[in-house]
Amino acid sequence: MSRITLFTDSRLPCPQRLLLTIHELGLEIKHIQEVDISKSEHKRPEFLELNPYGAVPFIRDASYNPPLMLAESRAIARYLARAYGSSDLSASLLPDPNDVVAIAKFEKAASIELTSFDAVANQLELEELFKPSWFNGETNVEKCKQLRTGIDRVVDLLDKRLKHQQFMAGDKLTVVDLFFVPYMHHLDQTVYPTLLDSRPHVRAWWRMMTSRASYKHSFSNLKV
Ligand SMILES: N[C@@H](CCC(=O)N[C@@H](CS)C(=O)NCC(=O)O)C(=O)O
Repeated sequence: MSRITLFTDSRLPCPQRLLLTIHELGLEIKHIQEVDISKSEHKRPEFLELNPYGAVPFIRDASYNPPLMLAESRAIARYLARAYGSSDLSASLLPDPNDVVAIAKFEKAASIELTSFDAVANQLELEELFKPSWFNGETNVEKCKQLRTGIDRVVDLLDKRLKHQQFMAGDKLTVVDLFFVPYMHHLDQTVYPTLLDSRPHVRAWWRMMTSRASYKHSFSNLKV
């Protein structure tokens, strides 16, 4: 069993990115501390002392002295895959460290997820989903029109890519596929349900991702 404490609010996308990774790795985390963002628990002094960024997810790994304190969902996911992942490369969620081409493809896919997909999906979901349901805020309709155009453009490019490969970074599942899942879930379920209608390759990838136990575990009872 690991010596990790996970600070999370399991209803939100960044923590969900990590939950998927933890489930895929089969990693057992006994100490899970829910931090209720809607009650601003992440802004309390005791949490800010651990993570001055005041956001979740966050981990404390007491396997080291001093313990490793780590923020940023994608960095944590990569760390967990490296530190606790399978030594069998096909199941490791990371590219082969000796294969520079596989690493290059992985980094490219990771960059597209963060700078192209997340950049628009995050904003669109904030406007159309989280603002009205969590923050009592008003959706900026004009901004959403532009964000939808942005999503269309990115998902069209992904569709071209996935015509030739099964997963985002090549022919095996990596953490990058998992990074896409939380925002794709909300797009598909509520914000933009027709998004994948005309993108058959992304749709096939999405069917594959949603049939995994990690997805069912992380999203089956989710209410935002
Ligand atoms: N880039 C960070 C973003 C962390 C983040 O913004 N988390 C959100 C939940 S999805 C949060 O804690 N929001 C509370 C706030 O920023 O006040 C990551 O990927 O972990």
